[in-house]
Amino acid sequence: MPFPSDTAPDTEVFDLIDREVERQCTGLQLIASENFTSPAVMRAVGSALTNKYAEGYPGKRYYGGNAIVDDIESIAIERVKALFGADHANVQPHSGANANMCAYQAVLDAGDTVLGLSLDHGGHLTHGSPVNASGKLYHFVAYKVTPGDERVDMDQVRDLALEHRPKLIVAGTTSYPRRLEPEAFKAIADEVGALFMFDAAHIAGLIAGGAHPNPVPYADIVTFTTHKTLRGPRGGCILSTAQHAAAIDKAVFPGWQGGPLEHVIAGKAVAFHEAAQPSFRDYAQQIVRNASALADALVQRGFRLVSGGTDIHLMVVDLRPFDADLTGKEAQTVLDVAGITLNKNSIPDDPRSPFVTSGVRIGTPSVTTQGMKEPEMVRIAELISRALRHRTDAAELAAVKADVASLCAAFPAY
Ligand code: DSN
Repeated sequence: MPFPSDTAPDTEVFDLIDREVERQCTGLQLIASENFTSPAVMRAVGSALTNKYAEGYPGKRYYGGNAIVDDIESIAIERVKALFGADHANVQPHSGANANMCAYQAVLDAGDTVLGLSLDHGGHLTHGSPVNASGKLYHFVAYKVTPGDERVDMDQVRDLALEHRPKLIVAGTTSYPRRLEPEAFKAIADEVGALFMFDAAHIAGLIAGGAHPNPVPYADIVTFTTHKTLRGPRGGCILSTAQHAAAIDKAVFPGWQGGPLEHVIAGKAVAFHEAAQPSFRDYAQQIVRNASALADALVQRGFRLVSGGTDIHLMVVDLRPFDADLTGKEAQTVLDVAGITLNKNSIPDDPRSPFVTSGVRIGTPSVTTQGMKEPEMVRIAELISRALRHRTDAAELAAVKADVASLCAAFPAY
């Protein structure tokens, strides 16, 4: 039987997809949590595996016909265990947020105390924000960056851990530009008898590429997303010690999710294979070098960077020294017009609301995938500063957009 779209093609949706591909390829993609995944990953995600139901795990499913899917999921599991040196892996979480909630469910009871980085200082919604299920189900106590150097102060983490005796300490960030040292968190967790979870959502690709310390040897549980620096399909993953393996698996299914997305799991397997190649190490190191070069070039143009710089793939820019009236919201809108995509971001203790903000977050994973290097980072800083300086001048914004398009044309993503 023919499919309806054989005779009535959905031009409405496919035209929009074409336009989105064009937008991605003609503009600068500087959202720190985004990347260009490979055609191989997209082929897996767009495959007939989307048709298959496979509740359960390889060898233990609730439906028939899963022999091939079992092989695919087993390959994904073995690859990611080898990539990070983990005892156990669950590749089924649909997202990083799900991975975190499943990890909590595996080791916590409702009301248990957990230590996590405050959202407005660079943590994640699932690290105990009161509007998120994590903050409603568990008693999160937030650590923050210090007002002086805007870095996480391990003495403060230790003091809070000694005071509140958490069952779990969570390290991990979404908009904190510095490394969190897994070993230091582990020492505090051991001192207070807490479990230690590292949320590596943003930095999984840096870890895989040797550009960030690996938390796996120190943490009971490591969660991450597969689509950020790791450059795979959109999704999540949980690594754990053997001790927590059964509880993690039970928490993912049947605890938190139903049928796994086996087409996405195949995409994850492909991404883990790609991340194990020597060229991925070069990629990860270049992401960090590019972030550092972009950070320096922005400082030279009058921007202030939260914590003074970056150790990883992202920076948080305080716009106020550049222009006291410029908000993150306006900067995001203006830069969008100029073909530069990034997101507004609160700076620590931001006097403006999270919908307005005084900062923006900038990341280099996508432009590094395109092959850009340090000289292009200087050009990007100049384009950002030019657009923001002339933000009420439509002709100048159009000129910046044309320069952005010509830079991107020299570094095609696909
Ligand atoms: N939305 C992700 C980010 O942009 O960092 C976090 O979930």
